[in-house]
Amino acid sequence: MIRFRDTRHLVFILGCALALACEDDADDIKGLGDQIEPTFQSGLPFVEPEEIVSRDGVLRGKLVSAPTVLDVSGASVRGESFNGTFVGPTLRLEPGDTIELGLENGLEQHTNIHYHGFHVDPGGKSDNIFRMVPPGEPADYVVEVPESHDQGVFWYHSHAHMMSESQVFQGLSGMVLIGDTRRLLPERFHDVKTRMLALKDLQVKDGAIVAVGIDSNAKTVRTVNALVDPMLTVAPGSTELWYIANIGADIFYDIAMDGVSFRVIGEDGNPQFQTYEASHLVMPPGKRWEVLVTFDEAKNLEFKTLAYDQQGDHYPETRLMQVNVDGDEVEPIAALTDAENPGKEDDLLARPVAENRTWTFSEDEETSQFKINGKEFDPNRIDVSPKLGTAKNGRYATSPANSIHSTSTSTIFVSSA
Ligand SMILES: [Cu+2]
Repeated sequence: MIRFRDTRHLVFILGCALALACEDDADDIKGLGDQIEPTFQSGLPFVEPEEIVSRDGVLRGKLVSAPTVLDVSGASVRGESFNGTFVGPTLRLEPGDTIELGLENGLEQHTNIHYHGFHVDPGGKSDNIFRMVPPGEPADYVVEVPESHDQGVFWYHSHAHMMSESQVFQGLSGMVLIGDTRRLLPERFHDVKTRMLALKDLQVKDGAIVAVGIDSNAKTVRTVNALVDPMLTVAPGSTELWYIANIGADIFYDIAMDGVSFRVIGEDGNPQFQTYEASHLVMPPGKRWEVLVTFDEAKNLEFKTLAYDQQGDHYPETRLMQVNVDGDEVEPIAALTDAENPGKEDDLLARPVAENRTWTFSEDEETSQFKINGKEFDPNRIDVSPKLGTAKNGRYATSPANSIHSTSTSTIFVSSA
């Protein structure tokens, strides 16, 4: 079964209809066909993805989507990539910047780019999930990120309807960092070390990432920045800011670290207006957490995902990364207090409500197809056209009422992109 955290991702489950034709690719792909179980190297040094950084208010760059022989923790695996890597380059920009990104589609399928979580124009050449870039063709993306945009970690991925689960699962996703959450904290945190952690899993069959009929309950290999169980070395006494994103297509994580707590300062690109300590954090696909982590003394820690059951899928406990607290001790800084918060509360209840709506989510147990208000997703049908900036009261319910969410909830939300 396949699960997603929000309605946008329901479209993933409609994917898998098209098989990828990787067999005829470059010569260096040949010979991997016999490689049933690639040998991933554990304990490689932690590295972060390549970056494309904005300059003078513009993030210029190119993403090439193509069938790729990926290097995943020292093993060669066939998949797909943006610019050759299992985790695409991180886009780093500031609120107020414009993204001018060229996409060259080297796949044999349509694809596109979705800027997940951005509050931007959802049409035209911007964050337009309905735009389909044909095989072999270039496309330009122009995304104007408003000055008022929240700072934090986001992600981008293929959102080509009917194919996005397969394309993301094979590699077509990466992280985005807008601004720098340290700036929103008291000055003593302005120079703490930051780490980008992209969580992504893969299932390999015959030397290639499974592209069709993905079973999210099947045995999978978890990676951090495309490394299996890497080794991160941190200084005793230090506090770090970790930007963590689940940029995989299907599975959940429940992250924890040997009794070391996470101070949550941001969630899904929203700076917290009340930070808190968490011993573990659940991460559905698309989830992002920004946390402060303090390493008191020299020791070896395990950053792991705890065992997690998700409606019939069982994800076993797995070590994701070894953390070696070692080297010269640094002067500790005082922990964040409950009164020191990076975000500002926006009381939506104070806004006039333009509409009330009820959304009922359900799944056909036989076909595993998801429905909203009894209807299956259809990219050619527009169900709702909310006005930008208006407040709605949405009531969400599941049918049957057995999801990880409670039976129903009410939410006030404001239309953005
Ligand atoms: Cu998304």
